[in-house]
Amino acid sequence: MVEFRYSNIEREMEVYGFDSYVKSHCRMCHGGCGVIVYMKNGKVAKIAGDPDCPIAHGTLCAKGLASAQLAYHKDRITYPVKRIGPKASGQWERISWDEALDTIAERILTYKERHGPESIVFGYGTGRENEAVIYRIANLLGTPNVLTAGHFCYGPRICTSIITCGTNPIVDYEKFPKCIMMWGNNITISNPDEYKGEPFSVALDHGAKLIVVDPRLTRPAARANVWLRLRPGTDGALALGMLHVIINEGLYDREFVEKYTYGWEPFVKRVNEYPLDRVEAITWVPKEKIREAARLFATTKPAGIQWGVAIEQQINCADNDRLLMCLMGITGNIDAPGGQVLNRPPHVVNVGQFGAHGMLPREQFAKRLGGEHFRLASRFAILQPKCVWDAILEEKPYPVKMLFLISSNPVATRANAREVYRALEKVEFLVVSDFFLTPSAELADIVLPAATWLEMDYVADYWKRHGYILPRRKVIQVGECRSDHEMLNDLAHRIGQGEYWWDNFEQALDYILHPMNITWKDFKKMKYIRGEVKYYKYKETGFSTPTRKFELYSTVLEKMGYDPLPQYREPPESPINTPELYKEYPYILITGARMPGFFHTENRQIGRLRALHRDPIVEIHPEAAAKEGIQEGDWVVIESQRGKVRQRAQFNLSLDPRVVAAQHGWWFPEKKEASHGWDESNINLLTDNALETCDPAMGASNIRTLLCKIYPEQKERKANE
Ligand SMILES: Nc1nc2c(c(=O)[nH]1)N[C@H]1C(S)=C(S)[C@@H](COP(=O)(O)OP(=O)(O)OC[C@H]3O[C@@H](n4cnc5c(=O)[nH]c(N)nc54)[C@H](O)[C@@H]3O)O[C@H]1N2
Ligand SMILES: Nc1nc2c(c(=O)[nH]1)N[C@H]1C(S)=C(S)[C@@H](COP(=O)(O)OP(=O)(O)OC[C@H]3O[C@@H](n4cnc5c(=O)[nH]c(N)nc54)[C@H](O)[C@@H]3O)O[C@H]1N2
Ligand code: SF4
Ligand SMILES: [Mo]
Repeated sequence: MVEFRYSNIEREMEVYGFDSYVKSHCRMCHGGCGVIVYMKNGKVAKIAGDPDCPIAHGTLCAKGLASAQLAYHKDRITYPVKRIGPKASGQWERISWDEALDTIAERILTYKERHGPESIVFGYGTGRENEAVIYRIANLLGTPNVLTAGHFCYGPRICTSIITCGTNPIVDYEKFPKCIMMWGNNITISNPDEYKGEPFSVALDHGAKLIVVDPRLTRPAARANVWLRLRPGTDGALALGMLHVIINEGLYDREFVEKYTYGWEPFVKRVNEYPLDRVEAITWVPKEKIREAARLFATTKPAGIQWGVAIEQQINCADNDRLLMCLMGITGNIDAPGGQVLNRPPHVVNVGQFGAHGMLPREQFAKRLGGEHFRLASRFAILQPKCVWDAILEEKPYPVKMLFLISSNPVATRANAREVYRALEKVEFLVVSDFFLTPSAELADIVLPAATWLEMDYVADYWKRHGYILPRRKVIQVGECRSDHEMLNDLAHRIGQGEYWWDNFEQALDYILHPMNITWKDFKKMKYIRGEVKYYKYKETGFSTPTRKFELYSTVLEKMGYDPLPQYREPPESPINTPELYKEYPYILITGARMPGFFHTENRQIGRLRALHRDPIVEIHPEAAAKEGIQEGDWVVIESQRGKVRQRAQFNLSLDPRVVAAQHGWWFPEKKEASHGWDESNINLLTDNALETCDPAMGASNIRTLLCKIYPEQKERKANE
């Protein structure tokens, strides 16, 4: 959070001569921060934090403050276009919305007829609050194939928490945890999902103890009582080590374990396979520190785990999530005030119901790509992307002919980018909905101009587990841009789904809200709606799992043919697993730590945000740099078995010298050729997506931990001369 200001609205209006203001909720990231949007001459003149917001209390980040620079950007596409030259030729022609939607509808109906609805894949990226409409149109069409980031981001937390304790446990910052364990997360930069950095920082100011598990010394790590600098990708072993201490020193909550958990005995047996000597050897964390952290976490009540995506982008994804839940559970912090709560959402039509999952015919469900491999993911309608690329490139197990990408730039954000690019080049018909002609959009047949959050009415934070919904109010109209919700509502009518959709999207918002007996017009006048707040619900009703218990031993995974107990898997490429490869590629590469100004591949064209991060950066320890002949600021080559890219070296003394950390999401909108330099610094050219390297239950690709070499660019040039 970079800015904090209490807005005295009248004063601002008078001093700056604004004409009016609208209160709304930002969504430059996953969204949630309340904003006051000041208007002058029909345009957004200023955006400020809304102190009344229950989520961020008036704080905003750099991205939120730059929202108008995105909305009014000169390069934005503001009307539909169709490609008139070859793919990536940059030759586009303006078309009308009617022509665009009619063409898309005609293709959908043709492919459905010729190859079955499963040959059409809808896809979105991270949470942009359009998932409900995308699943609805896909399910009603009969395609089980919706491509998301859910295999390696947030989806695993949701799936594993549903099978363990019914819903995703959320840190209860409102009741001030006394101990926070921040694990693979950097909330004060990333403000992810239901969380914002502000309440976390306030909890620390109130004296909460802090444990941070991160290979890098982040700002929170610098404030921590204990910082555990683990070997990347060994989180599962570390969690098992902590559980070992807590169980064997009797620091767990006996009543919770006895009355409310399932599978304690086999679970303890599994944990006992991980004594601290073994865990230290795996994780590189000294055992005294593991013991210290485990004791602090287990004996300071209430406590919560602020978990992040780093633990999910690993081969041990689902079990990492489960192990952290076991830590929350056996210490008695589940659904405790100031601990980790199972919030009740407001009583509205939920995302799953809106998404019409029940309407997908059973025989179509069975055709979900990769469904036989990644059975937990598939149960929750999540796909493994490689299965889609294979279906396009090799037509196995059946051909995918059409991709409709809505808010996603997969050539930069999915593992094995070269393969992703080839799939997007080959697919017969590609539609993209976006703000800009990104490297992925440059391969499309039709690009639709999407509305930003400033240009739409919507129920914000509808999908989150913090228990609130917030009104997002339309402030401006830019060109012919339309929200994804409106365009899909319109398209649905053209492919014969009219009876399940609405004449205009406001009616859909009324539908979402109808269980509360209110309409969008009513909600628009409200600040927010919150679900019922109640702690320790399980004491009355049990947990919403097959055994009604907190499942340390998962009966659901057992039925699916997986190990019911959480385990640790070594990263597919690592000093232990592939020592020969490690000789050739002697650094562990981590990727993707969030940057304050960017959201994945976004915002590189917004001047004030690009000024924060001019060039792609790879962090390296000075000792390692000296060994490789790298000076700070040099352009260097990072290379894995799969490819190489260039980034600039920045020294980071906090890293283990065997670890380097590269940024992700890089492309260069300022480069005018249609490739926009997508393959120069894009770290996903190095990551792997082979199915056997992915998490067996969720299909998470292992993009955080791989082996690489790193050397100065001049060295490469010389070798080529
Ligand atoms: N190596 C590596 N790769 C990673 C990660 C990592 O840590 N390391 N992180 C991964 C994670 S966690 C995720 S979630 C994925 C994210 O992957 P994506 O979601 O595919 O990534 P974005 O770059 O955010 O792509 C979003 C695109 O949608 C557009 N957009 C934004 N909002 C809207 C909207 O409302 N409507 C429409 N139609 N378009 C919109 C933006 O302009 C942008 O081009 O990336 C992953 N990739
Ligand atoms: N500004 C900004 N905000 C964002 C995003 C963005 O792109 N930009 N993306 C959004 C999305 S989709 C997501 S998923 C969230 C993610 O947000 P977070 O969960 O906070 O994730 P990151 O910042 O990517 O990574 C957190 C930390 O994990 C550490 N790490 C790397 N490898 C490992 C490992 O093996 N183990 C452990 N324990 N730690 C490791 C990194 O050093 C980093 O400090 O952020 C969201 N918010
Ligand atoms: S944290 Fe997200 S919602 Fe809040 S101001 Fe930043 S971009 Fe907007
Ligand atoms: Mo994500």
